[in-house]
Amino acid sequence: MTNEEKFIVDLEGYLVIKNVLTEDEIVEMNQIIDNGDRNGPPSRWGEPFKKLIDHPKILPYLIELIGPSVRLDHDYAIFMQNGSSGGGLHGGEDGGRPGGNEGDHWYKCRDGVIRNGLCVITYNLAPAKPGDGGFACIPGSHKSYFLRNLPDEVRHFQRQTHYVVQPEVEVGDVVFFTEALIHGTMPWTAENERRSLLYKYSPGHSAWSGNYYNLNDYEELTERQKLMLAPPSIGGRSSITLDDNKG
Ligand SMILES: O=C(O)CCC(=O)C(=O)O
Repeated sequence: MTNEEKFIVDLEGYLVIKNVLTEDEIVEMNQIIDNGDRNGPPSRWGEPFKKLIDHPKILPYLIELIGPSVRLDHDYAIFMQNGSSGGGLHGGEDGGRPGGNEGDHWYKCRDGVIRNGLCVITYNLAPAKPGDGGFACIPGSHKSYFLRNLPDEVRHFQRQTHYVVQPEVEVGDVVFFTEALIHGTMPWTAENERRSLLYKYSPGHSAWSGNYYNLNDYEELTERQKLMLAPPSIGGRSSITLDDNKG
């Protein structure tokens, strides 16, 4: 992760990482999706999707932004067709709603070390051009005190404002964002289908999802993938490292 990327994450709460997936990876995954049933977590759709659990280009970001105990909390896919309606803006440390309490949504930077609660890595298997819709966010809102001041009509995309953005992505790009950021899904207006795979990570001690991974659902896992799919705990965890042969 470069110093500039760190600056952007701290400033805006999200980051577009260009060209993460190769042409071959994109074609292979799109073919499996074309011929498959698209149900359940994508990490179980076969080898190329399993590799995304600890993709070598993404793992350094996870370790730097969440810490070496990082675990995969849950994963799912979003498919949207022209006219699909999306979902309103949400997120922020309290979910941005009166009475909200999203304990796993947080962002901190202390002495130059960034740490987050639940974070998302979105792999884009289709482009989202300006105005296409899909992922949208309020840059910088991961540090906002006034989350509940967001007007409802902005939350539901009924009024456009300069502070809600829909980041442009090309096929193979990744969007990183912290769930402490206000974000949501704009209605999809492009002719092509939106195809996004969301892999959501938490620090090792915490969980958002109430369902944990069952290692028996996967044919073969590396030692590192087994560690990253482990249920939350503080004790008894090995650190995730970039070394392929270790956890
Ligand atoms: O990618 C998107 O459309 C936003 C997903 C979302 O709202 C979430 O991760 O909570």
